[in-house]
Amino acid sequence: MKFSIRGVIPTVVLAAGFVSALVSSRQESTSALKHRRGTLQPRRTKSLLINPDAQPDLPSLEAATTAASAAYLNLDDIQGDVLIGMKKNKELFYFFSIANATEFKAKLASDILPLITTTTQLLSVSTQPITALNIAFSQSGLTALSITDALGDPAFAAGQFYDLANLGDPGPKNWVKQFAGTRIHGVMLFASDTQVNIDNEVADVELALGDSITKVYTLQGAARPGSEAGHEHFGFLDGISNPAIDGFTASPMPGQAVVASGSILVGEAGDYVPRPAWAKDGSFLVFRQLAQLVPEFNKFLTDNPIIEPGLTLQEGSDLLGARMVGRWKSGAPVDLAPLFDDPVLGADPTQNNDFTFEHPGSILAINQTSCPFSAHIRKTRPRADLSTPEETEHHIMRAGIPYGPEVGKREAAANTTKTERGLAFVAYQSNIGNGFQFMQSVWANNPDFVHPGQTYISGFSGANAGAPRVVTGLDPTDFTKPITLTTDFVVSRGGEYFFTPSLSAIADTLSV
Ligand code: N7H
Repeated sequence: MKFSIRGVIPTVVLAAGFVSALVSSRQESTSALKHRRGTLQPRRTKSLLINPDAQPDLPSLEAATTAASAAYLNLDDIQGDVLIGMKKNKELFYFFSIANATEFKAKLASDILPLITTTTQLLSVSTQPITALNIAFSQSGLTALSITDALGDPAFAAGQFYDLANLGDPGPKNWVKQFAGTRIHGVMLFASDTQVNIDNEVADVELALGDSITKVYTLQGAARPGSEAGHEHFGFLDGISNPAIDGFTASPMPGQAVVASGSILVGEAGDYVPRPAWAKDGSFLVFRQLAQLVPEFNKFLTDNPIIEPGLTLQEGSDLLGARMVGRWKSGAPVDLAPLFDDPVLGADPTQNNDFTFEHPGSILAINQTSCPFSAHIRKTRPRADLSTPEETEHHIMRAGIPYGPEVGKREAAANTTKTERGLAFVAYQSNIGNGFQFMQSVWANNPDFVHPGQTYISGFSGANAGAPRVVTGLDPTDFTKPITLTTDFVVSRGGEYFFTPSLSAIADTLSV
């Protein structure tokens, strides 16, 4: 097996993948953990990631290594979650505040850094750890660590709580109280295939960090069961269209956006913002806890079927849902499959992203026959609507995971959510103002985007500060017909903006 180690702490990184296999006893002392780190541990035989057919495969280690060396990208120095996408099986978000900065820095260097999973490690089952660990810091976290450099991102510097009105949230009333304000200093992301593995790793990390941190809040995510793996709670397959990254994605799929590495990674080609040198190869992580009102959404679809000759009422309801998202539940885009789901198309990554909303003989700026302007995927990636070739400035790497239980029989019967479920939304970018923040406030929430003069706030992920949203274009037989949404089926429970530093930044700057 080829295994290129050009990173900053290669021996530690190699060993880190295997350490968590044996380190499971919660009683073990920190020094015992340190002692075991040098030992070669059994490797995984099964990936910790999921890989639904419809999502593009990750590049092989060999292909990514070749692409990375041509682009001078160091995949050993980039935390593993940034470029991987929505392929986690189980993931715990552990939000913390730093109680004792001096002690935390020492533990970060000695105990946490060796456990942090790199991009290289995640690309091959044989080098994946039992539980992957990544870490990111908020602005208040960097301040707590006495880092005074400005990272060149105003949204990050202010924190997400400050941004809530701009994002369309109806004030902080729905926010998880721990997200309100700036008391969260950082988040650790634990990912594995089993809950036991995650729980063991959390226990080990808590033991190592001791009183240097305080747990503020946790959110447990999990891929949905069985054939729903990769589908979010409304039932739609997710994680199909993430950008191909120059220097990482060896073979972009047809229709996949190709962006410079600097769109996602700070300090790389295409990131023109002045930054401190240590920030290179970090990425801004946007976290949002987005609750989904699934029974209410389903009732809305049942109550408002699109009436078309040849469609049953159920098919009309399915069509409405597909037009709100821009894809069918299988992942097939409505632009290519306008009336009925096409699961074969949906499952084929060489075809399921190969469209632009442009159709010969029709005018792009008025044509909603195949896909409404308000469709979630058109509002968040307008493709040819803006320009041909496609703009490359406003792209994010989505890396979230569903949280919460499946809809229960009583909830379905009552058409009412009783237990919270949703999407632990994670997006990486080199500039929040160009990425998530722009997408949410300038595109999704804006009734004049993408072709001004009609009303089409995104019926799906758009927000109007809690006020009703009037959406047009959903009915293919009458684009002007308004549908008023009085319920937000996606409710923001808040979140925070973080920075995911490179491993060398942790070693040389954040932990000293
Ligand atoms: Fe979306 N969903 O699972 O239903 N999203 N999204 N998203 N989203 C996409 O193409 C979903 C949210 C983007 O390249 C799909 O991978 C849900 C926010 C972008 O064509 C599905 C929530 C933002 C894309 C969903 C949610 C975005 C995208 C189609 C909230 C940014 C790619 C599958 C609970 C502000 C567009 C796919 C492209 C696709 C879902 C939120 C952004 C099914 C449930 C807040 C950029």
